[in-house]
Amino acid sequence: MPYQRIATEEAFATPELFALYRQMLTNKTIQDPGFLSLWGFYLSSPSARATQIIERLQDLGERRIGDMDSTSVAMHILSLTSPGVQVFDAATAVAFAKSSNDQLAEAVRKHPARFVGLAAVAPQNPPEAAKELERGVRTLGLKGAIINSHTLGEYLDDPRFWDIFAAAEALDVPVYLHPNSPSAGLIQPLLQRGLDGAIYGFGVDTGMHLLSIITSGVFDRFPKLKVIVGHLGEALPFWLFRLDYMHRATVNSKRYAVLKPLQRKISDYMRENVYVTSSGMAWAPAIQFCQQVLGAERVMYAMDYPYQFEASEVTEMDAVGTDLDRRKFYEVNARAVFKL
Ligand code: 1DF
Ligand code: MN
Repeated sequence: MPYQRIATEEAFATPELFALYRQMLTNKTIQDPGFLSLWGFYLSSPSARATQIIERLQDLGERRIGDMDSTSVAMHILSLTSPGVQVFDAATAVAFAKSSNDQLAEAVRKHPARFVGLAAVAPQNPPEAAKELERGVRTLGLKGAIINSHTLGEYLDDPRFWDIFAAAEALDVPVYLHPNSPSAGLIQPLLQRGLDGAIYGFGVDTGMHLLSIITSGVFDRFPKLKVIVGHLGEALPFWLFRLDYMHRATVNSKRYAVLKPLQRKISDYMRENVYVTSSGMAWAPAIQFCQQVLGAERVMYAMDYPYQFEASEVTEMDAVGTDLDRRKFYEVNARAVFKL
């Protein structure tokens, strides 16, 4: 093969994370409806989907590497599965982020040719999150941060979280904005219809989150910040024309105090600060559309293992673009963004 496949949104979990999730579900110490829907399912369903995903998530060794080999995936960029530590109280979240990053770094040390890690951080405590990102990168050799969309309903457009962006920009590492179930304020109509999960609700929440990060002026404040978004940008690339038009029209008419003028167009931030990955979207026409509107340097491969572990999808994506586009998509862009 003229390239290696580097898969950029690949999930793992620690046994301690699941133990605490189970305890929270049993003791009913969490009310977040998105968490109850997602982890209530995976941690109690006898279905083959749930049981094999729970097993595979916890393997950072031979089984995972066997699965990678069977689908010709060279490397996993690993991140703690959603919502990670973002449903815990601040102190627990800070401690859990540290211990899961230590475990992740240990797995990377054992398999340096196959695994790369992103640091879990606790947005519940932004200064500690910034410190943990720095420790993750400088001491543990991790290559960026994973943030699973909202933290119990709080979104990163709020400046109280911006210590995290400042740290990522200063360290020159990307923040992967991964989906979470929609927040309590957003979820009800989706949940009632069984559409709150990866089928659509994840994208509604995370696409809105990315858009709000842009409109809040994060990239004017942190012009070198890099944000990676899965699922082909959670649909925002398809919306670019309308987003630019309506943002301009809304700002100019001064309809909302909160919607301020920006230095650049929304589409400019998408092309200059954002990278998208193909997680869950193994569909050549949609991938090529993103390459066309964002640039072939902005689109990277992801499988979303183990949630979407399908050998046939890898072959489908081999149909993407030219040889050069494919090399960028599978390998070159990831090496540049994660500095591999
Ligand atoms: C699912 C999908 C779950 C993705 C995930 O993490 C996840 C799912 C809890 O299918 O329930 O990361 N995904 O990114 O599409
Ligand atoms: Mn995912």
